[in-house]
Amino acid sequence: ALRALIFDVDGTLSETEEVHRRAFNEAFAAAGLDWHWDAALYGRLLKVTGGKERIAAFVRDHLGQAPDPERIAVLHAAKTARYGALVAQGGLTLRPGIAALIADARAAGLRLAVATTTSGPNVESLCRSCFGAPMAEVFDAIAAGDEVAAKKPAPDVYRLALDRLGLAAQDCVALEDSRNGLLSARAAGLRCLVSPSRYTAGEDFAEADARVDCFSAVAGIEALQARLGG
Ligand code: XBP
Ligand code: MG
Repeated sequence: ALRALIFDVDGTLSETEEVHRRAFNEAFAAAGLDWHWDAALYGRLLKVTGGKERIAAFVRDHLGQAPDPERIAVLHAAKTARYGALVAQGGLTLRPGIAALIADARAAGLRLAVATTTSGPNVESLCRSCFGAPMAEVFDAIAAGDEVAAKKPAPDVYRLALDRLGLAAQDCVALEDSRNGLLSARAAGLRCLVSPSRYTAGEDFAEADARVDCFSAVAGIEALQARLGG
């Protein structure tokens, strides 16, 4: 049976990565650093999930320096504050089909959760801006990257979402936009519907149970189950 939908956030609920990229760049500038991540570089850096991990990879691989975790934590806190302020300005919208899927799931008595690499405060900012409601009113369970030992593609964050829902993997489906997210969901034993986003369009989604260009191609929960093969 299908009893819950578990949503990824960045790239799935909304095309947030350009706002993340801007927040990183503004945090770098505010710290007096001459680092700038253009879209092409950011596309490569996105293979590393998690903002702190992404900064560390950049320092190591692009600057050839040893990353300083304390300095990165301070920079990343400034990035999160900047991201929250930018999201609160409005401008971001839900991806097409997401609002309808959530409404259909609620009408069918399904529960809703989030499994994301980003942090709780960023999920809260996005929910207030895009749903006009706190995340706890939109979702029954939230599992965030800063709560688990290993970020996607590790299964930890999906396992945490399942724990908080009190459901088995076979009764849930994950909705994702990236290969790292797909691998995380599959490693937790979940079926996964993928709809690629701007930065993930060229990725390999061979392990997906179903793939759509746009979530609005899935018209209702029965259609979702049909796509997943029952
Ligand atoms: C999203 C990410 C995140 C954001 C930045 O991955 O990788 O790192 O880019 O978030 P997913 P933080 O959609 O698979 O969850 O800076 O808050 O880590
Ligand atoms: Mg994503």
